[in-house]
Amino acid sequence: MSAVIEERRGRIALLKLNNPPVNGLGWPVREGLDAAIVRLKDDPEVDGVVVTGDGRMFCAGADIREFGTTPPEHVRRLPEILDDLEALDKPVVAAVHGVAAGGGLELALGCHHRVCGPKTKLGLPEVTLGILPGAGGTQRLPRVAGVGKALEMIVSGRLVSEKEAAKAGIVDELVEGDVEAVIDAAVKKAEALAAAGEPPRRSGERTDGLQEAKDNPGLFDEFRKSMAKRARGMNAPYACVRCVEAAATMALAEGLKFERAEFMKLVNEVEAKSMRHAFFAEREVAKVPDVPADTPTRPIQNAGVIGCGTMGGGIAMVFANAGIPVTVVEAEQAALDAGLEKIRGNYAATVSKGRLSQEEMDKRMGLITGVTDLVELAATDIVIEAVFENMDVKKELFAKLDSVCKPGAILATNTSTLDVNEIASATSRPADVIGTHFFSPANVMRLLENVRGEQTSAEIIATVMKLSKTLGKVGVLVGVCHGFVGNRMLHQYLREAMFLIEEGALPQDVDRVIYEFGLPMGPFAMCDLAGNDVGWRVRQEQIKNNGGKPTNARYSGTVADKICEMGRFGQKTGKGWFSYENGRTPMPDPEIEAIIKETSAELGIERREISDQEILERCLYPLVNEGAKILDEGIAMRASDVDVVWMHGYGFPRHRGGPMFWADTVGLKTIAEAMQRFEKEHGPWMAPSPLLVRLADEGKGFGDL
Ligand code: T1G
Repeated sequence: MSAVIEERRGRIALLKLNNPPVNGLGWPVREGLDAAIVRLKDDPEVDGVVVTGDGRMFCAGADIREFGTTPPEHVRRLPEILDDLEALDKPVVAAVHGVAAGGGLELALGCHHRVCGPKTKLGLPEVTLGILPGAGGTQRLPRVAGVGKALEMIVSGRLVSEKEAAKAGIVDELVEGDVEAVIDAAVKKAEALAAAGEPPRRSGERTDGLQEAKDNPGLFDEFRKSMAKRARGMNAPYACVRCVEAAATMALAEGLKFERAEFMKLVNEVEAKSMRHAFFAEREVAKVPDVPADTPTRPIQNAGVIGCGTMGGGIAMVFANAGIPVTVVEAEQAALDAGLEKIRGNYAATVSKGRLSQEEMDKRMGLITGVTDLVELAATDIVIEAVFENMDVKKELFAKLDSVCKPGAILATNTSTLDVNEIASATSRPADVIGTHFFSPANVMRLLENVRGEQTSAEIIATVMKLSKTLGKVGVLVGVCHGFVGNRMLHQYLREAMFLIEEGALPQDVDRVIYEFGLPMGPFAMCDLAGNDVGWRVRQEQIKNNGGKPTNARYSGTVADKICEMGRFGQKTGKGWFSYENGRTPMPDPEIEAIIKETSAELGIERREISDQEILERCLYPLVNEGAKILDEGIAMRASDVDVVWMHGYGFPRHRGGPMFWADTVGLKTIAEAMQRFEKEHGPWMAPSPLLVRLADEGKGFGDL
């Protein structure tokens, strides 16, 4: 079947892109489109053209898998093809449905008129791939929708609804009904335009949208200021602004040339490669090699959450936000009331910021029921416990759930550190037990580490991975080990940050380096946000269980324990590693500096100058090294899964592709040699993972696994 199907509707030619699953504009489609335009240009039997996509959507843009490859010489580039489509003297109407993204929207903008169906998403998300709309989008969208709207859409990469697109003038007509109804409306429009005999309304010739830039030339500098924080460390967003600015100041042909030049500067850069990796990693993560895609799943029509504290309350909101009724259990009525009040407060805050309607809040609160008796969960499809992080408490609870819950119910634990197999052993149905590790705040963080136990069944895994998507989460399947993937790697990163301040750095130095690298904050500000007392309790528990001695040859909690003994738990006490006099901005505190220097002296450590490069390497290389151990042990299935965990759970910058992809850009030889050096200088905990050394010796990367 050809990549572009041509049909006739009377004297209108209907071109259907045919490249499942998303009608990507791969070279066979470009070839087909190009040939059709040449054929139809002077065909006396044809008065007009309608362009649409076969299947579930119009077109998701360029075929991203083709980036970095060379198409056959005779296949022209998309911008040239769209110029020819736009230049046709016959009316060309786009019949848009499902999705028109990237080159897909550029194709629609190359048409003279756009008709759009219901529940459609439209936008130019190229910036999320580290590039920019390279087929005229930066020149035609501002002309059609206005400079301000175009800037906002192109720099955010946001997909808008058909209604928002109609309001912005991006689509001219909204049609209710199915794809056929949209095509019929487009054919009628093409017939009407042909009959009217007026010259085609070419997006590229329109200037109405450019007026606002003429009225306010400072618009682009203002916009650059407004985007500085979220565009930190990236080139593509700034290139997008330069291109829209060119649209406002240059003729179309010149603007298209300028856009092309900017596009070519970006497409093969590390930023673009990293973000392409992130795109496919987020799709690959849902595939579990030993759980076939057609594995039956269990219906999840309701849920139960045990514990209505910070995590339990957040998890209950996640289900309510997805429209799934959820019953929350607390032992005491007072604790339940406090937990439900916290949930209500969270929703009210979102309503007050205008990000949720009162009606929607009431609907979600209506889906949350509070009870104090476990028996209320007897008929529940899935139960997630979020109680105190203690093995005995968890095992006792799971034994009770085993007797209360119906056969077929999924029993899940939100533990972040404990052994899921041991928890499962407290039940008679370990195959129905799984870990579902949410990240705080659970109703905000997109990552969900799903932890498969030795006996967790394929059906449960398939069900929970599917549920992750329903809950708007990125579900990553991991194995059982201490701290699973995310926290296990985090421990390496935090340990070294603590050692660095004993050796000569200060918290603000380490945080600056990590912030400039691209994370939303450094390790010390992150600890202050999460609460230093959380780690303190874990360290005390570990020391107690280790006969009163630290578990590591060199203890990393000396300074942290001191500030906790002083009640410096972080933002929640106004003081932690930093002071927070004015709200949430971390301010260096001389008291902390004094404690740190005093501790170095007590430990007999002579403080020294520590470079930014050493800070970066000491924090990130051990994190990558631990990722390699996790892969070697099979705790994570793919290096790209580890990247997804860190991008969606710990704010690792997407424009670096996640820690494992980033490591490949640094070179595993460099990292392995550094770890060998660190091992000599600091201790055995820095020993490079055998997998890292093997790949480095073979000149390979994690991407080759
Ligand atoms: N190219 C190649 N493969 C693609 C693709 C694309 N553009 N879009 C999706 N896929 C694959 C995806 O990997 C998955 O594969 C399957 O299709 C289903 O996707 C010149 C240069 C359209 C909103 O950034 O945002 O145009 O895992 O699971 O949830 O200016 O896909 O099954 O093997 O995501 O329904 C710009 C990218 C390209 C849009 C549908 N376009 N796609 O979401 O399905 S650059 C984009 C999406 C460009 C021009 C430039 C989403 C979607 P597999 P899915 P979905």
